[in-house]
Formats: sequence, C-alpha cells, structure tokens
Amino acid sequence: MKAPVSSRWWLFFGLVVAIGVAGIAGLVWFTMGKPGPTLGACPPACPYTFPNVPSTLAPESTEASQIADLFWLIFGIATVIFVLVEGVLLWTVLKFKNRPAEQALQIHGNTKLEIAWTAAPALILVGVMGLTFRTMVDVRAPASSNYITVNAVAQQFWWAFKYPEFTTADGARAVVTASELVVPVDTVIEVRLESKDVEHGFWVPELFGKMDAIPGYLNQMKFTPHTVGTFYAGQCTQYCGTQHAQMRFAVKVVTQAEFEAWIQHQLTPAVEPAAGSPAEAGKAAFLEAKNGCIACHVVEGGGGVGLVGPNLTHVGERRFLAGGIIENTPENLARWLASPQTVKPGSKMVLPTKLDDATIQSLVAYLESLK
Ligand code: HEC
Ligand SMILES: [Cu+2]
Repeated sequence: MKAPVSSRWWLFFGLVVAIGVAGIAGLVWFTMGKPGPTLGACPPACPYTFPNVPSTLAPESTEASQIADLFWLIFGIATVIFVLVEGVLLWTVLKFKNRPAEQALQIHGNTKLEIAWTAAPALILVGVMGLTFRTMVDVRAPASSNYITVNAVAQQFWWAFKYPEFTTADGARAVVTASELVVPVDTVIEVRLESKDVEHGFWVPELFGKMDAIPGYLNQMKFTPHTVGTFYAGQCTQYCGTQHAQMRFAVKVVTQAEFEAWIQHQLTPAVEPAAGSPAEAGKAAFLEAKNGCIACHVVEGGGGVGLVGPNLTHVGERRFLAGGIIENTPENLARWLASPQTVKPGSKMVLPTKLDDATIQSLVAYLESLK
C-alpha cells in the first residue's frame, strides 16, 4: 500500500528549485554585459560609471575564452553530478519511505559502496585539477610571434602603461600613458606587471585572468584580444589603500593601423601653445616651481621631471583622468586641479598651494591642448 507524497512537500521542493533556478539565471543575466548601476549624487565630480558590468562569461580574447570554456566545462560536470545525485536521492526517498506497519531494514555499512563513493569524487576532482592546470599553462605560455610587450606599472592609485619596444629614434623615450591601455587587435599582448609601492591586482574579466602586481617581483601574463572596442572594466583587485576602489583603467582594442598611428603620435613631443594664448599662460603656471606640477609630472618637450604622477605629454587626448574615475572634460579637470583631495581623497597628488581660479583656467587650457 502506497501513501501519497504530501502535497506540501512537493510545494516546498518546487519552491526551492524555483528560487535556485531564478537565482542562477539572474546572476548570469546580470553579469552578461548588462548596464552597470548608476551612482547617486556624488559632488564635486561624479566617478565615471562603466557602461557594463564586467564579466568573465563574456570573453573577448583567446585567453579569456579558454578560462570561460574551463568554467562551462566544470559547470557542466557539476550539473551532471548534481542531477545524478539529486535524482538518486529523490528516487530513494520516494521508493524507500516508511510505510505503515513495516519495520525499516537496518544496514550497518557497505565497504564496497563506501570505497566507491570516496574514490569516485576524488577521481573527478583530480580530473578537474588536470583541466585547470592545462588551462593555467595555456593562458600563461610565453608568446613566440606577433606579440608586443607592455609594462603595466601599478602605484597608489593609478596605472601607467609603458611600451618599451616603441621608442623615439634616439631611443631616449618610450611610449607611456596612463589609465587607458591601447592595444592592437589579434596580437598577443605580453604584460609585465610591476608595482612601485604595495601589492595591486590587474584584471579585465573580458580579456584575461586576474594577476597581482607585486613590488620587487616581475609578474607576467598575456592576452590576445580579438574584438575591436573598449573594455572599461579594468579594476585593481588587491586592496592597496584608501583609493583602491578608484584605481581603475580601460583597455582600448584598436586595429593594427590605428595602433601604429597612435604610437607615432605618442612619440611626438608635446604641442607648443600659441604665443599670447591662455594655454601659454597655463604652460608658464605648469612650469612655475611654487605650483609643484613639475616636481611630480613630465610634459615631454614642455618641461617637468617628476615621475610621481602620470606623464602629461598627451593628456588632452586621454579619455579619463585620475585612475579612470572621471572623464577628461574641462570642467572635471578644473575640479581636479581645484582640489584633488576632494575628488579623490587620499590621492598622492597633494598640491603645495591652492591654485586661484585664473591659474586653474589657464592650466586647463594648456592641459586640454596637449593632444
Ligand atoms: C605631489 C605630486 C604631485 C603634484 C605636486 C602634482 N601632481 Fe598631478 N598627479 C599626481 C598623481 C600621483 C596623480 C595621479 C592621481 C591618481 O589618479 O590617484 C596626478 C594626476 C594628475 C592629472 C591627471 C592625469 C591622468 O592622466 O590621470 C593631471 C591633469 C595633473 N595631475 C595635473 C597636475 C598639475 C597641473 C599640477 C600642478 C598644479 C599637479 N598635477 C601637481 C601627482 C602630483
Ligand atoms: Cu591598487
């Protein structure tokens, strides 16, 4: 005689499954290139909001695809095991449930079964480890052809990107930029990770796996982007101080021709402001020792010796300022110069004097002219 399974039990079971499925679907939907949340009021300059939520499940490079494939493979294996185990469990519950007037069968163990269900998961995990090791070796194998090298230099709280293979004719100066890594499509980008101070983390989920930048140690990784476009989701992933969350960068993938033009342009010295223009006054203010700029910044062909802050030779054409947190507009630049510690409290840009409005306006004119 069979007792019907209580309908309340089915309701509970259905609810648990529905919540689980909705949760997983929601997570996948949320991470697959959907627009990010917008921030509320954030004076005086709103941090730039990424247009998308970064996701490892939307790969745009060979290496990120290998990592995503590994994820789906392990996810598949886990799903099969889940369905099998839950299936057997359900079947057992229904088939062997207690029936009225029946004595439950007492079993004191089954050595063969116990060995089997210990060995099987162990073997599966060894297999998963093998797959993982294979992917780890693949994504880090040094490139032998068609590659360029970039030194990603981390410091509190921004990234500098140096291209040691691309120098001026006399070899004196290599291309260097900040907060936006520009790379050619379908080329292996060998990244050497350096840190000037504490440990930082380098990660754009769509393009490569996470890797640390460790002071005094050269970490190396690579990625081969196959889609032209800008990936905004660069984010420092090791807590490195007050402004860790605002230590961001974008990766801009361009065509080979665009990349060459960009490199050539980066190698030209800074443009000279026209005589009598506001930009000329700005250049004078930049060079004035009491304003401090030249102690921390360089404008190649313009002046300055400092290496504490980003190279400003072509700052006018950069999309972002201050570690990718504000867009490069005259208003944001003016706010930054008026008080870097308000826009990014704890930043290493500490001005020796407060700049007056006229000086700020001429500095903005100068810096924005540095295209
Ligand atoms: C004590 C060193 C220091 C001084 C002095 C200094 N800066 Fe900076 N500057 C920095 C640092 C460090 C950053 C990067 C801050 C960050 O993103 O966390 C920066 C960022 C900038 C940026 C944004 C560039 C980019 O690509 O993100 C501009 C523009 C700038 N400084 C202009 C100036 C000007 C103009 C002066 C002089 C009035 C000046 N700085 C004085 C250290 C300094
Ligand atoms: Cu950091």
